[in-house]
Parts: sequence; structure tokens; C-alpha cells
Amino acid sequence: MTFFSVIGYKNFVNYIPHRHYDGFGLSSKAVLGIKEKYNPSLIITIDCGTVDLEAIKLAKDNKIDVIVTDHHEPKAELPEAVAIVNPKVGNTYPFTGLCGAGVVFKLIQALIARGNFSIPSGVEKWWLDMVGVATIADMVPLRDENRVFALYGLKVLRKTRRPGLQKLLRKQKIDPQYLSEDDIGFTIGPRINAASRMDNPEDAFLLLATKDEDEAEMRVLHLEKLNTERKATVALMTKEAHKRLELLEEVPKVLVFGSPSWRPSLVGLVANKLAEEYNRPAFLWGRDGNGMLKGSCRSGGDVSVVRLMEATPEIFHEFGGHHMSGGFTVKEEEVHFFF
Ligand SMILES: [Mn+2]
Repeated sequence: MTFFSVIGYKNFVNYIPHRHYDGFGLSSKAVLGIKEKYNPSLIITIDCGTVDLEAIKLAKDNKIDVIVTDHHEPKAELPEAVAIVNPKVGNTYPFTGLCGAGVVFKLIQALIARGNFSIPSGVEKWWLDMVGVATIADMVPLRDENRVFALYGLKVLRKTRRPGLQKLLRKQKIDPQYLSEDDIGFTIGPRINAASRMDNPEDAFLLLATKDEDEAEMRVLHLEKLNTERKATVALMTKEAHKRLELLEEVPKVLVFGSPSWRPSLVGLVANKLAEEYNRPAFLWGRDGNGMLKGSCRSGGDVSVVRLMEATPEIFHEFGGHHMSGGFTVKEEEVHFFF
């Protein structure tokens, strides 16, 4: 959005899928919704699309081109997109560890280098605050280019002109001058993510995008409230999982817990805690707004959760992600086997 506005391009809209009502990544449902609402000729994905073959085929059938920008593991077959920008696809990019925002930043750098935009030279470095936040909050390895993004991202973030981030830091009594990656990991990241986990992802986007002080203030307060609710709910879910573990004779090799009353957007946080505590893979599921059983998994060691799910495909509707963490939907009739 910042790149488009700086080059003066206005004919676009941002669309952030709703975790609770849209599917994973780019879903067919979202493509149809976007088509009906905006009738675009192009969709550019961010942080998704590599494995969304069906939705991208649907877009193509509806005369919508798709450019995928993503960092997720590809499957054997790639989508029919007009371009796929993913460092894990094609073995041509020297560093595969970028996060979704890192990939977008690299694309913008390439566009600026090749295009002929009348923009101040080097202006893109001022957007590194967002790339730094994303890189640190997404917990990608801080090596290679990610290290550069984290370091310079923090430098820019300390001088951020975004009223939303300024107010968020002030509210937490963080002096921007001494801002560290822990402030991103433990304070900024969870508050941005609370929007999509508890309510509407747009709330976080608008906090970062607004130039209005009053709007920023209001959005910070809203995110604070959601984050407090998020913490309480996750604590309850973790307690319930612990209680169920205590009833078992021994701790299973792979932890699997779920409840139709859990929010799929929160189970990843609980999976994180359990996988870390027991040093083994944790799969947790809940039920989303469409009645789908949907979950998250974390490795907790050196077992690849993607490989685990590939070994038992009959249980899952869809699955994807990285070796350390992933997401899935379970077939309703299979949930008891899974459990
Ligand atoms: Mn991602």
C-alpha cells in the first residue's frame, strides 16, 4: 500500500482474509467475494498462494490474473499464477528464509530498480520498519538478509512516523530510542496479531496505515482490549489441555487436542506453549465460523510437521506450512481418528 501510494498508483484495494470466516491463504471463497465486490483484473497475494492451486485456477477462470508473493513451502504442483515470487520455489534465490513481508520488500526493490518511478532515491528504506516488525514477529531465522531487515528495521522503527506505532509504544511505556527485538516479539507483534485472532484483521492494518492521531489513539485502545481478551482465552485453553494431559497414563509422542468451542485463530498459541513445554509436536484444533475443524501445529523439536501431515493425508482436508509450524483442516468424520 505504501509503495503504491508513493508512486501515485490509486487503482487498488487491500483485502485481508478474515481468519474465522475465510479459508486458509487464498481461498476460493475469498476469490469469489473479491470478484463480486471489486471485479479486479489482478490479485497480488502476500504471504500466501503457493499451495492455493484451486483458488488461483478459479481466479484464472474468472479472468483475474494472480501474482503470488509468498514464503511457504511449495508442493509438487505449482498454481497457474502469472508469476510466483517465493524464495522457496525454483532454487534461484540465494536465501530462502524471508518472511512474507520480506518477500514483498524484495519485489518492491526489484520494481524500483527496473521501473521508472519519480520517487526520491532510497525512499524504500523508510518502509523497513514494517519489514523489521514482520521479520522479527514471524520468528524467521535472523540470519542473512533477515538480519539486515531486523537491524535496519529496528533503526527505522525507533524513528517511526506512523502515529499508530508511536502511540502503541507510548501506551506500553517503551522509549523508542531503546526499542529492541523483544519489544517487537512480546509487545508490538502480539497486539497487531490480536486483531485477526480475536476480531477483524483490518483493525491492525488501519492502525499501521493511519496518519491521524485521534484514529491511532482509538485503534491502540481497541487492540489493547483485544490483546487482554486473547491472553485470558489462551490461558484457559492451555489449562484445559494440561488437564486432559494429566488424565493420560503417559505423554503421547505427538500431542493432539481440540474442542469445537476453541477458536482456530488461538490454537496456534496454545500449540506453541505445549510443543515447547514437552519438546514434541503439538496439533491443536478448533471450529471456525463456517463450522470447519481447523487447527495449527508446532514441531517442538526437529520433527517436521509438514512431513508428519504428508504421512497421514487421509485425515486432513487441507494442510500446509513450514517444517516448524503449520496449519490444517480436519475432515469432520475423521476427527476421532485424528484425536
Ligand atoms: Mn507467513
